[in-house]
Amino acid sequence: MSLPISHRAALIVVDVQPDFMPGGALACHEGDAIVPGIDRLLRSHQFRHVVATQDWHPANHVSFVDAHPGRQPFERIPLHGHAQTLWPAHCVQGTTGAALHPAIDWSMVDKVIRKGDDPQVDSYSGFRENHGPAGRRPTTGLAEWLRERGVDEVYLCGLAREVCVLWTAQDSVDLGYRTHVLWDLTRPVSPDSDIPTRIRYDQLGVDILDSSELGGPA
Ligand code: VGL
Ligand code: ZN
Repeated sequence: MSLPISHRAALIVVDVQPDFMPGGALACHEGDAIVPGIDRLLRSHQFRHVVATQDWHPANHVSFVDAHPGRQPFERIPLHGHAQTLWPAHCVQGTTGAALHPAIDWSMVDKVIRKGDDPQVDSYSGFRENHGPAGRRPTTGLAEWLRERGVDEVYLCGLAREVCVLWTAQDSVDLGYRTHVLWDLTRPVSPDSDIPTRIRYDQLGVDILDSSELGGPA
């Protein structure tokens, strides 16, 4: 079965960056497996609106385990009243690990959203930062950008399935977009998370499909 893609749909490619690939600073399980499919999807010109997000941290970012002496990578600590996972340092601004993945042709992308540049606040969703000292505010401008273009439907792919893709999906649903996740074009940091992650997407009302179900070029 193939689904026609509406002109009012946007594709959001989340954090496909070398640091999230196997061997990278914060590897996703089989993260490299999604690269050819995303490149093909972009080259197919099936989406009228395409956005990429890029994790983009200063070297002293609060989410980095090195900023918390005595803590272990992947430990969770309270921060600004919420749980914060401590990650190995990753996607440091200007490094090759933070680039948009070099094996993808990004020329189809209309807008790149860089997130996580506030040293004190993490940012998983492409729409807004995590909780900071002043609570949670919309900050990235993505919702406004989509609204100006009449977008009413969002397709997501990229990394990581249970972190930034999931948080972006949650905000997309909250903002009223019909939201889809292209499951085969996502991978998790931790494969153990896949069953609960799938349940979470279901609970949010996110449609889970594979890229093979999308229609070919019109
Ligand atoms: C991500 C953890 C930390 C992601 C980014 O892109 O899913 N995960 N920063
Ligand atoms: Zn990050």
